[in-house]
Amino acid sequence: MQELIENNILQPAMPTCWNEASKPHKFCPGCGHGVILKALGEAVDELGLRDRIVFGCDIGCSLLAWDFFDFDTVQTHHGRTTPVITGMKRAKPEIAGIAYMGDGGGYAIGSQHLFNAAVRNEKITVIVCNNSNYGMTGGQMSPTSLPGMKTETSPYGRDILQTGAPTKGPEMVAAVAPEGAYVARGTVANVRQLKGFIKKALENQLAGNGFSFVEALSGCPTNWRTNAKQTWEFIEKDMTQYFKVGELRPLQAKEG
Ligand SMILES: Cc1ncc(C[n+]2csc(CCOP(=O)(O)OP(=O)(O)O)c2C)c(N)n1
Ligand code: SF4
Repeated sequence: MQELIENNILQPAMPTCWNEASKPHKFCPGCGHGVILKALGEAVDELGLRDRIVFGCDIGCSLLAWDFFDFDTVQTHHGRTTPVITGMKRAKPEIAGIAYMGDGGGYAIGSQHLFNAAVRNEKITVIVCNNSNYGMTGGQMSPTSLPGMKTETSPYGRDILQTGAPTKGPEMVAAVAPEGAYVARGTVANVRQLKGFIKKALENQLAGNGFSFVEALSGCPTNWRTNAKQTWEFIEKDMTQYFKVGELRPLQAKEG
């Protein structure tokens, strides 16, 4: 990627698979969705996959990515992006299918699809943006809201005796996915590492090895009501304490 200088300001170049006409993008300032989609765009560019991608975005703030990329995109019903991309991949095995959603789409309304796709070892890549709340609908408690976290629907803090503990998506996927699956958790606080995880997830899918899953810890400053410093602190200190970053099911070395 080349960097440009415009008006004496260094401008990092956009991934070539981004749709320039839709920029500036529609996410709130400081939102992590744009960072995750930058890591995804760079991964697609580096792997030369642009013409093979079918990208599905969920209901939730991920739907704001419906025109984000210059590749085939489908916007699905809430929680249904995983089965839509599964169907496309089964019909056209040569594509690289990516299902992109929030933690509500992945771990609440779409959880049965996610975990059953993992059990079946579907050859698709699922990326979940974990921002600890339902962003699009105004900041309600989600499966990944932290213990004690104040949200619109847990104004006194999440009580895990009432609601259960926060969902650990990658740990759950890793527990049920057969051999060949790739599972990792990255964070928008380490974009290079996140891009590496996404690249491996795409490579694993294209090698036909199995289900490929990446969760990305992300920020929602609008609903968290945080400034830039507080947003990063919440991701780096609070979220990573509960949600451990790293590879849970690494790429398996090829035999022979
Ligand atoms: C079947 C259905 N149920 C509920 C909704 C309302 N709804 C829209 S987005 C959303 C939650 C989005 O949160 P998340 O999936 O975590 O994504 P985020 O917006 O945080 O990125 C909900 C509950 C809906 N659109 N459709
Ligand atoms: S509401 Fe939150 S998740 Fe949605 S675009 Fe704004 S900052 Fe991002």
